[in-house]
Amino acid sequence: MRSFIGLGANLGNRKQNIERALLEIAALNCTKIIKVSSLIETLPVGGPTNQGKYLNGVVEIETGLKPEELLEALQLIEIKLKRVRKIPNGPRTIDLDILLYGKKKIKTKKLQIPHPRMSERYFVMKPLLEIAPLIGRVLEELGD
Ligand code: PH2
Ligand code: MG
Ligand code: MG
Repeated sequence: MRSFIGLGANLGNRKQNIERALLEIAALNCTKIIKVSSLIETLPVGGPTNQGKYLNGVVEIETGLKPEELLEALQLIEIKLKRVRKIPNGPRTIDLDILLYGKKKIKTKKLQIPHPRMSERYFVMKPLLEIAPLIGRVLEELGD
């Protein structure tokens, strides 16, 4: 299935963290990278006021993993890259969010796809539209 993953980092060497995450994603079972967006620097939205700016991007993948399997795999990569969950929306070495998974809609305790509020977030939509200019139609269909 075609899926889009949001990439974000605002701690440590942000570019290197994102590059490492991309290598890990490329190494996942039954998964290949189709396209990677440019990385943009953005002001943190929400969370503590003193945190640093983010680097954000989006990667398009083709994967045989199911959404829950993909989520687990991405969380393992976050752990590998030393993400520590302390404060909600707090600073992080890496954040990997499933934005879209085909045209699937999912809402469980663990997972919501399309990612909630993605359409309102510049740091998601700018890189997403760069690599998938027609994605707005899919989001409309999904009612996001
Ligand atoms: N992620 C958040 C909260 N705020 N702000 C920016 N600029 N970029 C992010 O990736 C981001 C955020 C929660 O995951
Ligand atoms: Mg996030
Ligand atoms: Mg996240």
